[in-house]
Amino acid sequence: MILQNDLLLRTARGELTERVPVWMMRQAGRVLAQYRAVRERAGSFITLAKTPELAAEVTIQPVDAFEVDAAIIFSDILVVPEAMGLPYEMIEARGPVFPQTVRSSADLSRLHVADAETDLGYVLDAIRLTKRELNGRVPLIGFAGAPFTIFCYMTEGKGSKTFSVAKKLLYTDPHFAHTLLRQITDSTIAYLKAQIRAGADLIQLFDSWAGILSPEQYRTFSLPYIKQICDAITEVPVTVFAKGAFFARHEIGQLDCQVVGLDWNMDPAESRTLVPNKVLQGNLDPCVLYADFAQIRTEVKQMLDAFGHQHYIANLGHGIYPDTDPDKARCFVDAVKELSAQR
Ligand code: 1CP
Repeated sequence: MILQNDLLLRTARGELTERVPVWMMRQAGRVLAQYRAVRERAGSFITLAKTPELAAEVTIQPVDAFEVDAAIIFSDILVVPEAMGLPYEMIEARGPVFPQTVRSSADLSRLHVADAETDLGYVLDAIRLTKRELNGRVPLIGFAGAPFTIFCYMTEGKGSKTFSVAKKLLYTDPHFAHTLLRQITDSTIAYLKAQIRAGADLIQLFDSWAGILSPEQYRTFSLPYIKQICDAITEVPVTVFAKGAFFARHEIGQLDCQVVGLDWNMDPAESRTLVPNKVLQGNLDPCVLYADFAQIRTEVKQMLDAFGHQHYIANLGHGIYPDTDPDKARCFVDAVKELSAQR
């Protein structure tokens, strides 16, 4: 299948392009009324994610509504722990919860390395169906959580500001931590390779909780596992987004990935110096989308001026917030396209 719009892929591969590609983290779901209607029909997030026809439908909604340069498959990073034997529940207005957790080597006997085709076949079906329905309009991004972020949820059992249960284990039982991280890494590599076989054109790793670690802990408990994944995925470009890990930008830049994602705490010029040979992605504060249309355009212009118009993918610095006005999201996308087009 030939892509009609392969701007994101050309940019990710390091080519010079006619304008800056743009998409938004968490663009599927959340802000669109069309999404909420499908979500209602499904009854629950998990049913929606496990019904390929519905997952494909909501994956494509932001491509229609915002005309972004990529779709990202509708799923969640927590499907990997479930596939390893640790199911999650999605509690309304609270988020994900794991009724059981793993906190010691003895608990590991409940887990297995996920088999992507059998344990995550519904995501692969959703990818195949989405690719068919997209019919080459834009590339499809596959994704997974980085092993440390998945470790956080599997040990803590729910979201947390500090993830102190998860972090405590790094100090009290590093052997257990590394064993679990290895199992997550093996599961994730198999899962991402299956996503690519099913049709994913680019892969993004979300290390959403990178910022809670010290630089040394990050080097010990997160980076080596991300490196294993980057080394294993050779088929398509890989983006590493480590939220809050400003201190690790140089080391992330040394990985065999093509794109480095940045949050809004990370200065564009400083990031270019620290990560000289990669494509950068980011990093508008999602709260900018609460400003008026004129101010959004001004902020986008500043961001484009700071990153430059090449080797750059415009995005938010983290997921779009659920109460964002879709017209403001559209304004962000339009502003990137207009202001970055070569004259
Ligand atoms: O664009 C998209 O929205 C595509 C699908 C997508 C993605 C890429 C979802 C659907 N989740 C994710 C990634 C994800 N999930 C991350 C990494 C990105 C990030 O940092 O935001 C993380 C940390 C999660 C875990 C998760 N799932 C949370 C956060 C919990 C916490 O620690 O506070 C929550 C609230 C969810 C639920 C969820 N995932 C996705 C949706 C649409 C929802 C809402 C559930 C619902 O509709 O009931």
